[in-house]
Amino acid sequence: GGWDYGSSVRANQHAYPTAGAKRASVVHDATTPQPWQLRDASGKVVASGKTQVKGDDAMTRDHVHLVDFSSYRKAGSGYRIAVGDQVSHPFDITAKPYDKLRRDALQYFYHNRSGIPVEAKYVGDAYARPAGHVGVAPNTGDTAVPCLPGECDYTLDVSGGWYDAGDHGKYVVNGALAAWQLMDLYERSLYRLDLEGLRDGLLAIPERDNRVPDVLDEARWEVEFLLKMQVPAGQPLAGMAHHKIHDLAWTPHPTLPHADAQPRYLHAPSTAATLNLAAAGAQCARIWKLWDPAFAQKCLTAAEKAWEAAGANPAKFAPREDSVGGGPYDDTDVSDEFSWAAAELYATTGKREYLGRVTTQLTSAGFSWKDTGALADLTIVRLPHRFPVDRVLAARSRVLKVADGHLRDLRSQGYPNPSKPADGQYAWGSTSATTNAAMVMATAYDLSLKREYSDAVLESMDYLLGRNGLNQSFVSGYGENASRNQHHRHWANQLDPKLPNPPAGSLAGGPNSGLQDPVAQQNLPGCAPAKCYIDEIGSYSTNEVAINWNSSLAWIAAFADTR
Ligand code: 9MR
Repeated sequence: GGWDYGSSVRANQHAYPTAGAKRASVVHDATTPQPWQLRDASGKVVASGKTQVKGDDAMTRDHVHLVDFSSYRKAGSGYRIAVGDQVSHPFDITAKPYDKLRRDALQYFYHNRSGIPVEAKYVGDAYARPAGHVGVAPNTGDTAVPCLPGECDYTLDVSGGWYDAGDHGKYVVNGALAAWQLMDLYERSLYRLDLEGLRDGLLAIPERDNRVPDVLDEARWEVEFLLKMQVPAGQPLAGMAHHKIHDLAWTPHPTLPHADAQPRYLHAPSTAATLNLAAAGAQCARIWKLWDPAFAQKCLTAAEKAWEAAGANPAKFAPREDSVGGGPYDDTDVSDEFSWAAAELYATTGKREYLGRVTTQLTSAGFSWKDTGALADLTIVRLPHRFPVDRVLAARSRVLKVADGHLRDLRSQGYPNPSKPADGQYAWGSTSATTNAAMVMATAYDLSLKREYSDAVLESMDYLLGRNGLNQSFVSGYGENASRNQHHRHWANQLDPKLPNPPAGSLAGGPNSGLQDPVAQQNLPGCAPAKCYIDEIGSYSTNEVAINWNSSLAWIAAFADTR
């Protein structure tokens, strides 16, 4: 104990929508309802009422009350909720609160591109940097990368793609998931006629005037890299995907990508990486048919080759110990990856052989880079015209049922997190469990148009943006007390004042009961699960960023304004 989280009134520190749920949480010992006020920027009371006593919250060990001011609908900025002598951080009320966050969360990917300069004309002087890993000294470059000694005798050009997170590694497993989530966001925009989501010029990227939706341009930057990670024909394990490419040893903080002098290696192919390439490749083939048929064909060929290679090598697992200079992304159960890849391949090709291999279902456990089985159901309901109707109906009812569970979990807690871990522990990257659960509820909304699901997505946003046990917005640039020191080798202002803080729209991994880094261990002993977080650059286990977390944030930010 002994931590000070500021005001006991916890609101979304960014903004609430004029139409939709507007709620706040309050830490208060009282067992009876307390008076609350909504004050405008001048301090005038514009609405008032009594709190609802929610009671003890297990994940934070706070005693919590709720404030509901949903019926107040006047747009403005500088609003605050007051209870007794405690006042929340200020917030806006506006028609489309997440318009800018959608763009910022997607712009994150350009910032983290490898193999291309990040230019001031797109991101401003503070964030501009030279291209990383293009073979300009001291880089060895990613254009002719060898395997770890003894693993193979070829080199591959694996330039491009996105850096995973705060490190300079590039990993196929979570890279494919992040690319999938951006491509799925595109397909949602397409089928729901969300024109903003289809816009060329949505982002500040070099491809902004090429008549292709920018979200697809950004996804393609990663898909091209994934394709390069495939073992070439004629080699042993042809068609498999190398698990990852990264530095021999961890570089110090800060190190900008172009200044990384470490030798880089391809790590052995894995079945999981191969199947994730198959999944994202099949999705790419379907999507680019409209925009670039030659690229679509390239994706399809790679995806089908990957599927075959994984079938012939069904148990090549990346070792957990391979965690020096890069993350392990280890996984020894790939039945879920087989199923997800099969769903994507069936959706794109209609070949019966794939349908029989779709064996997984969405459950309350959700999905992550390690557990991709649930994504099969999301693909089925995204593309109902491509699957047998019985499959569609079954997937649909699972989405609604699992979303109902998330809704119950959100409502049962003092703070609106739709992800309530069964083991009572918050995991590494817990904010992405929140965003991924929100994505399931958003999908339930798309299937049913029931307001309770979209309201729950908005409340999940509240949780991420400050309505939590820490009074902390986990998204940089959004909220008076927002994370600003996420673990990153370039956005390292905390270590070097000449370097920038993370750009707006970067999602911190968030509370993690595991405390797997020294900074967390030193500062957070005895923390309640939902409070095991510290906004320090050294706390990589609670405060890193990652592509597969920001992809999920971008997805729900886009949803939140296009309900
Ligand atoms: O997101 C990953 C999390 O699920 C794992 O528990 C953790 C430890 O293996 O690794 C996380 O991914 C990190 C990767 O290993 C290295 N680059 C940064 C990633 C985000 O922290």
